[in-house]
Parts: sequence; C-alpha cells; structure tokens
Amino acid sequence: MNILLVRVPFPKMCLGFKGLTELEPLQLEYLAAELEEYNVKILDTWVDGETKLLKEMSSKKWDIIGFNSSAVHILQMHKYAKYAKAANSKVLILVGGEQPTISPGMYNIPEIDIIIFGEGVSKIGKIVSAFKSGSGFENVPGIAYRKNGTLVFAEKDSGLSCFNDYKFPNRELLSKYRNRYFLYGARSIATVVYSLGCPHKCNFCCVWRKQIGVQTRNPQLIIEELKTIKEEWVFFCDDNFLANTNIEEFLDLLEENNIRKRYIIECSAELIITKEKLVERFRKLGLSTVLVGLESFSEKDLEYVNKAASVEQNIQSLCILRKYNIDCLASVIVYPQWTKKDFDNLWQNIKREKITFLHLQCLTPYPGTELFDETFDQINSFNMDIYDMEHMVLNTRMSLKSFYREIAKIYIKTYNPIRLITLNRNLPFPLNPFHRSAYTMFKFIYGIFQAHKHSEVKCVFDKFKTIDEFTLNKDRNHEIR
Ligand code: B12
Ligand code: SF4
Repeated sequence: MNILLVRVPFPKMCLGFKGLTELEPLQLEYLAAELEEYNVKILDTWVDGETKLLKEMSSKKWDIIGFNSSAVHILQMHKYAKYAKAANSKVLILVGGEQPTISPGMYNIPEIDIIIFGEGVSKIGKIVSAFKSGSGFENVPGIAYRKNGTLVFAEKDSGLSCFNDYKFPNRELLSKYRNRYFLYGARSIATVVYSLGCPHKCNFCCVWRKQIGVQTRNPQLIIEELKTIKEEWVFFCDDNFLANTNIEEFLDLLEENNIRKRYIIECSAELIITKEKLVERFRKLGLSTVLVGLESFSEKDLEYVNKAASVEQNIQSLCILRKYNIDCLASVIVYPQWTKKDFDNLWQNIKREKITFLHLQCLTPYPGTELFDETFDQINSFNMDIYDMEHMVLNTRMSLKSFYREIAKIYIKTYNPIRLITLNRNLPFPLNPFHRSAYTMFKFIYGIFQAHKHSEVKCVFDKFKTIDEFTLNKDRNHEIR
C-alpha cells in the first residue's frame, strides 16, 4: 500500500499565520507512525509547495491520499480531491482534522471517500486494512464513508485520544525539513502534545465540541519524547497547557533528567494566576513564552464569547508573566459590533499593560461551533478561504474598510520600534531583524489594509441555507454538487 499524507496549502487570500509560523505537521507524523508497515510519505505543502503536490497526485502511485484540514483549507481540499480522483479514480481519499469533525457536511463531495471524526491514530490502521482487504468500512467506528455514492455514518467512537498508547510521531519522514520550521523568530523548533482539550467553553471554539474533557499524557512519556528531539525550542501545542493535572510531576522529571530546552505554551489567563508557582518553576526550567487568549479588556465582550476569565484576571496574568520575565503573546479578539471608540480603548489597554507581542483575531463563527449557530444570519461570507481569523466574516457596525484600517493601525502602533525600544522589554519575535518574519509582518499588515476586497468572493457554500447542511446533524445525506 502506498499512502500519501498531505498538509493542504494556505489559500491565496488567507492572511493567517502564513509566513509567521510554520510548524511540523504533527498530526500527520502521528498517523505515519501508526502506518510503519506501509510505504508512507508526508507531503508538507507549506514547505514543498503546490506544484509538488500536483505532481505526486498525477503519478498514480498512491493507493490512499489523506488530507488534514482546518476551515481555511476546505475549498483547497475539494480542489485537490477532485484533481486526485481525476488522475486516478481508484485512489481512496481521506480527510481528518477538527473542521471535518464538527462540520462534515462541508466535505460531502463525491470525491471524498472517508471523513474521520476526532482522533485518527486508532482509526487509520483499521481504514487501511479494510481498504486492502476490500471488507468495507462499516466496522471502523468514528468515521463517515461513502457507500454507493452516499455518505454513511459508522457507529460513534468513544471520542477519547489514548495518547499514552500511541507511538511517538514519526519525525524521520520530514527530517530534511526540520530546520525549516519556526514560530515567529524561534527557529529550530519541534512540536509536542502533552494534553488535549480544555475545561472551558468559549462559544467561538471548536475544541470542546470535538474533544471530551482534558486528556493528559503520562509525563514520563513527554520526557522520553523530549529526549528524542534535537531542536532547542519546543512548542507544546496543547489547547490549554496549564489545564494539565500532572505538571508538577513533569517539572520534577524535567529537572531530574536535566533536559535543557526553551518552551512555548498556550494557556488561559485564570490558570496562570491559580498556578503561579508552577509558572515560576517552569520559567527556571526553560519556559520562554506563553500564548494567552485574553480575548478582550471589556467584561461585556468576554461575556459575549463565554470566556472563563475576567478582565481583572487577564490583567493579573499579564502582571505575573512580566514578574517572571516570560514573553507573552497576547491574543485579543476584535468584535463585529466594535466602533472606533472600542479600538481606542484597546490601544489604551495595550499601552497600559505594555503589550509588545500582539495578535488580533477577528471573531470568527467556524461552522459547527456555538457561535456559528448564534450568528448564522449575520454571516456575510461563507468563503472558507478567508476563515483565518484575520478576516471579519460577520456584519460589522463600522464599514469593513474602516474596521480593517483600525486593526492595521493597532498593529502599527504596537510594533512601532521606537515604542518597543522605549519600553525596554524583550523584543518580540516578529521584529527579530535576522528573521524573515520581520518582512512577513509588514506584508501581513499591508494585507489587512486590502482584506475588505476579499469578502465579496462567492463560494460553493453560499447555497447552504441551514446550519444542518454544514454540520449534517439531521440531513446526513446532503451532498454538495
Ligand atoms: C498547534 C496549533 C496550531 C499551530 C499549527 C500546528 C500544526 N502542526 O499544524 C499554529 C500555531 C501554526 C496554528 C495556526 C493556526 N491555527 Co491552530 N491550532 C493548533 C492547536 C492548538 C493544536 C493542533 C494540533 O497540532 N493538535 C495535535 C494533533 C496531534 O492533533 P489533531 O490536530 O487533533 O489531529 C488528530 C485528528 O484531528 C486526526 N487528523 C487530523 N488530520 C488528519 C488527517 C487524516 C488523513 C486522518 C486520517 C486523521 C487526521 O488525527 C490526528 C491524530 O489523532 C489547535 C487546537 C486543536 N485542539 O485542534 C488549533 C486550531 C486547529 N487552530 C486554529 C486556527 C484558527 C488556526 C489559524 C487559522 C489561526 C490564525 N489566525 O492564523 C492558523 C491556521 C494554520 C493552519 N493549520 O492552516 C483553530 C481551527 C479552527 C477551525 N475550525 O478551523 C483551532 C481548532 C484552535 C481553536 N481553538 O479554534 N495552529
Ligand atoms: S480557553 Fe481556549 S481552548 Fe479553552 S474553550 Fe476557550 S478558546 Fe477554546
């Protein structure tokens, strides 16, 4: 069996993390580890580009092609599935990731044979065996498969990821690319999963809709995995790192084993406060940067997205990170109802809190989330190419052009080199002059000024009239033609 696993390229209009952050495709490396008895190739189009993908798919060599897809990749994914089937009608096309899990209706095209819900490691081997033997897919739980042209849902699986039983990701397949991965200015970086899931329920987030609770790996396994990693930097891609219940044990082991690396984590504000002692200790053992979803400096906004932390907790968490000299990448949401006054208020808070490393995210109703259901009639574009959280797809109170201009102005003011030098804080990664992210950052801000032009582009999902057509909750046989 020849199996090609593909990370789908970013669409042209997507502003996203493109060029600012490119990490290894960990989900595909996990799947590859499970398929070691077969001939497996991972094609990372973020590094390899589209031409190589088209060439591979034309070669007719592959029996199975598996795509990883977030929302921004859906339309691209359709295009490649069609291309692959046209080149070889016998190839089996799979798609997995958080978006297929929560809105399978958007992947219901004849060219996609199997949609994988939730974790894929326990399913991929079964799918390949069933395909090889021709026995059919009905005995593989947690998937939807095409039978006589119709999408059929197999029985549900437990929804749990048994990460303690999984093999370590196969990092060998992309070994020649490893020096190409980076997160802002942090180069030579590997990605590790410690836990999955989050205890909170923000309305815009798909994590709690696809993942049952918080599932934590055995810390001893993390240590064993870290020992196999050559990179200086490690990004823990947990949804909420401090939600882990066994961090103390992990830090003990890190110390005992004298593992010296620099770590980047993502976590929510209130856990930084309740677990301050752990943060302080982790700092001494290499914690460098924390990505915090502050989401807003207004209680009303926080309430609107059902955020667990309050404004006061957000501010306190920033204070703690400053106290231990830990870099903070503050992520703040911009809301469709905002007026110029709200942007001004945001800037006052950025100044007061001396934020140097900022990511603004437009409130985005990803299909399958609670926010999507709540705002369905206020969505002005279903063009998934712009669902990158840099584009605003909800109707805004200001004109879209002015709205984007305000976003760009905040970035320009925040990353003003004179301001950063005067603040005498660690320079944020994007401004590291020795790294191409500095150039990309300028390109990114320029892109925001142009973003209003993208909302008019039509797409295949414009003809979907109900939420169920996206999520297939009721009408599971709907097909996109
Ligand atoms: C780490 C991370 C990143 C990293 C990228 C990491 C990477 N290796 O690609 C960075 C920081 C670059 C990033 C960027 C972005 N991200 Co991000 N990211 C995550 C995070 C926190 C973890 C993903 C991860 O690596 N998990 C670990 C792996 C092992 O698990 P997994 O991805 O769930 O994969 C399993 C299954 O899904 C399945 N599977 C997946 N693919 C396939 C394919 C096949 C064939 C099969 C069989 C199975 C299968 O099997 C895997 C193993 O069990 C998720 C949150 C989450 N929990 O999903 C958000 C998340 C995926 N990101 C999100 C977003 C919005 C973005 C950005 C658009 C943000 C932005 N403004 O630019 C960009 C887009 C980048 C992109 N992917 O195109 C959203 C996606 C929303 C959506 N519905 O599309 C999420 C869900 C966060 C959230 N809370 O909403 N992200
Ligand atoms: S805190 Fe983060 S991971 Fe948890 S539900 Fe909210 S957005 Fe999702």
